[in-house]
Amino acid sequence: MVATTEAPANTSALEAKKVVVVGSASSGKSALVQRNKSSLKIWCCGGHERYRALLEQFFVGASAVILCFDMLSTQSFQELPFWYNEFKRNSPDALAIIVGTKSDDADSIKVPVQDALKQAKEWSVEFRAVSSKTGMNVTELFDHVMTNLP
Ligand SMILES: Nc1nc2c(ncn2[C@@H]2O[C@H](COP(=O)(O)OP(=O)(O)O)[C@@H](O)[C@H]2O)c(=O)[nH]1
Ligand SMILES: [Mg+2]
Repeated sequence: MVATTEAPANTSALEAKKVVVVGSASSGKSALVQRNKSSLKIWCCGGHERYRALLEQFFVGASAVILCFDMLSTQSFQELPFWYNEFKRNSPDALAIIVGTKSDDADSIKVPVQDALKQAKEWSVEFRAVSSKTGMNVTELFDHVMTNLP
């Protein structure tokens, strides 16, 4: 019998992948990460929004970048190009996806899905509207990331 130290292939391979979540403050990044039930290791940029000098470190080795904005906040959508540019500058080979959060609060939505789709098309990335409150589309989002990792 041959002893092996290899862990089951799929899970460990995914855990080795770094997925980072970025976006403006209070856009719902932490809530989204808490909803992650996949085997992906997700890094949330926490307070790093305020310490942009640390951002480069944060992106090192990222396989996927989740670009979050708050669908209830026009400002958060306006800040998305900043995060996209950081992704392009630091992790250009990573998978990127735009995620509109808080889609459960339909009456308060300030950023039309159409605008997000237009931006996604311009950047050649996908867009998902999610809710960490209800869980809507969250599993689908992480499945998409897992199956499309470079
Ligand atoms: N309605 C709604 N509120 C959310 C959702 N996700 C986060 N929030 C709220 O948005 C605020 C900021 O969320 P947080 O995850 O801390 O944002 P972060 O600063 O990007 O990590 C909190 O008050 C959350 O309760 C969501 O899916 N729906
Ligand atoms: Mg947070």
